Amino acid sequence: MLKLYDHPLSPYSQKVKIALLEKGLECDILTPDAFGTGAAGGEFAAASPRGEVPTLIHDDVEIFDSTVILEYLEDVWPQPPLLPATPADRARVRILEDVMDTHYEAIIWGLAEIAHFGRAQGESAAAITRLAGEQIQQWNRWLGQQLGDRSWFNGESFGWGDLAVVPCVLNAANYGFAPQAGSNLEDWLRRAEQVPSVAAVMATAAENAFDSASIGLAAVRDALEAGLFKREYRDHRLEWMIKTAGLDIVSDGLDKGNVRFTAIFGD
Ligand SMILES: N[C@@H](CCC(=O)N[C@@H](CS)C(=O)NCC(=O)O)C(=O)O
Repeated sequence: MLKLYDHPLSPYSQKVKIALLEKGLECDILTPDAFGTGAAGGEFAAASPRGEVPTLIHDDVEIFDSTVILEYLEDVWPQPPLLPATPADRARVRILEDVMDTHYEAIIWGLAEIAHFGRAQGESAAAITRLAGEQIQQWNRWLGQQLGDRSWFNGESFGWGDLAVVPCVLNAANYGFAPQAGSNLEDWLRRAEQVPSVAAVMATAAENAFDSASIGLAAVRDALEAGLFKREYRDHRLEWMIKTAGLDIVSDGLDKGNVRFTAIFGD
């Protein structure tokens, strides 16, 4: 049996859920209790020592990290293949995935820290949001160059390269930073969002969007102020916040105890 610990708004989880649908795999999808508080426990915490979604449990196999999960799905259920056929194309889409996971996703996450978690206000929030938008436009130009005249990032058909890119580009568009009108990336996005697996996963995300979620925006901010959320500032996200005029946000979060770093694994 397959079980996925997920959050509908996580681009990493969205990648994995698109892959599960593409492979026609049935999977129980659960959001961990106390997710985002830094205090999640039980089966999820045992399987995911970083306390991160997505985390996959397949019988007695426990896997965290979306890339490792995608590789496991491809190893165990090779049909239909999601990676392209040639080593060169496989390397190309793995680079795309790494860039999306480490550079682009950090920007989406940073926008959520500002827009939903209220980490900055007024002029400071506007400046960080403007910088984020400029960065997204630059990454979108790079993505357009990588796509070139292909129909799909993966090659001739939708696959790993596309499911790695589409969650971040769509999330950025939802923050008002869509691909440039008339660009090859915009054309690709229109095609990609009609792929049934993508449409289904992004519809679930829309149902759970911060502004339509049962917990309202004010409640999210109050919970953050009270230290009930401890948002994970790991690796590329920490770098992004510091280089995008957010050093004060990091130190304020450390003072208030609503920012966390990864614990060392083990008891
Ligand atoms: N490298 C990991 C990153 C996963 C990750 O950062 N997930 C976020 C959600 S988007 C998370 O679970 N954060 C934990 C938290 O905020 O407490 C992957 O590819 O799965």
